[in-house]
Amino acid sequence: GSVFASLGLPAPGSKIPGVFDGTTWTHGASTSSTLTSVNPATGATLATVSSATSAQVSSVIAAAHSAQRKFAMVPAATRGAVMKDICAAYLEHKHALGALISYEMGKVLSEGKGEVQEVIDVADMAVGLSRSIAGSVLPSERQGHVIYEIPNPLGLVGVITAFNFPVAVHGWNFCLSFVCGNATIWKPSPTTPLTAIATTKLIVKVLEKHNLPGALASLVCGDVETGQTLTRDARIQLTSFTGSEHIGKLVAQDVAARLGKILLELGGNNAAIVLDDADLDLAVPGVAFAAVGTAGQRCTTTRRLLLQRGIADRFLERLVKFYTSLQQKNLIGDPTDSNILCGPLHSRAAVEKYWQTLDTIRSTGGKVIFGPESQSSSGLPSHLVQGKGNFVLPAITIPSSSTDKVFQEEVFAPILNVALFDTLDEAIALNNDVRQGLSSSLFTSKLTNIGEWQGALGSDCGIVNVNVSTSGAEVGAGFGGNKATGWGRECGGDAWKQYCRWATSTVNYSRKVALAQGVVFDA
Ligand code: UN1
Repeated sequence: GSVFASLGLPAPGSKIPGVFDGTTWTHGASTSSTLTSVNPATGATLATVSSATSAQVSSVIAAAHSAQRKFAMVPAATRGAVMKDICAAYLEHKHALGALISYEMGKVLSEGKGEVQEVIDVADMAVGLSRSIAGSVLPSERQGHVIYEIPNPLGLVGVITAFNFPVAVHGWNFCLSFVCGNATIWKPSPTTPLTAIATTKLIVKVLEKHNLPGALASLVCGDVETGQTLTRDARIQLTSFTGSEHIGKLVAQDVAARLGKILLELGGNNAAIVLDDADLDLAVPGVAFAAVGTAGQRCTTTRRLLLQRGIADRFLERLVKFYTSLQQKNLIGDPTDSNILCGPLHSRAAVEKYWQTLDTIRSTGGKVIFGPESQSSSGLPSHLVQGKGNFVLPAITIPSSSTDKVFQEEVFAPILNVALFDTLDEAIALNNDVRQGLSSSLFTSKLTNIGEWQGALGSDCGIVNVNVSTSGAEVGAGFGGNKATGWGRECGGDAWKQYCRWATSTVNYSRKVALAQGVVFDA
């Protein structure tokens, strides 16, 4: 109740308007389908929100378009000053927004707050960026000429986000996009509309204080039809999509059909490699956090654990000990209880997928070395079994072989699959032998191994860590994955450049005509 009130939301269970065109909050049309926000730890309905219709999306785009035309003329440093206040608003609401994430998504409180901190960090970075959105000046081969590369605002950015980081992924895009002079239209996951509504309200309040149109941070809650209307609209210059490979392909096709620009953050299938020379005091907690944290629902979660033969038994013994204490000390449960380390899965469907995956591993000759014996003996305390939450026990398995099919797919649940290897080359081959290419970790104490891992024939992922887990990246560097993960980069590094419309401008400041490449064209 108090969390809702402090974020300007009506009481839990209400029907809430989920379309914001910059001036008014509206419900979907009477024909719209309804989104239900459910607390995954209790099954309680937090809110219902109706989907934006195609017509509504279209008018939101029109409002964002006219707002952006004016905003594009606001100096970048002024946009930065507004972002500074948006950053302060995130900070002021860090606890409440973190708690709302915990209620609606199901991640534990410290991770909910950590997610808001991630947005605060990127907002902070965007404030600085607003003073240095730098183009370049290049020497021309022609006398009396000079070449500029000029970053202009891009226009409209459509941001479609997933349930697992319901605030951060929008923030990564919105903060950079905003200081670059764009309007952002957000289509959040259909299962986390409430967090998106609260976040939008908080941003819009700051925009209003600065007499800027709220349409710079528009919101269209909805499902497939809402998203498709956005991705197919040629007025959207950049579509940023975070979600599954399957939906990512459909979005990519829609955007390609109109030759639009796209930024994809799709599935990960991340491996941690532990070599015989690794420091287990780093490796065991690193793997445990990345495999169990967020109940295995980060795209950076460690799903594959590759162990060098000499260390395998010792490593697994210590890892199983960690999982056992998680279970025995009752650290799985209500995510809003600050002692809990592992909350529920986000959906019933994910719970079913978890059971199916364990069944498949067992029936194809694999072993579950830590995990439930069966659905009726789930290894969970009775209060969780009797409740309506989507709880599961984190599991460690050894599939029948290192080439087992289970190693190819991303299952969004806390299941860690183990394989053994003999040489680093073999481990790198296994690491790279999947479609996805998001994150990877090598645990070693030898410099030569690190060089091989980072280099030309090393890990083919976008994130190539050493003695640091696959999840939990900071915002300062580029974040994203290669191959079927979609090749996108967000947050730091050069990511901001994607939110600009670049103009290459050759200027002749002499009084003579000169053509490049020595071409002569004189009648
Ligand atoms: C995601 O799971 O979609 O590196 C993003 C991490 C976080 C972001 C994860 N900073 O785990």
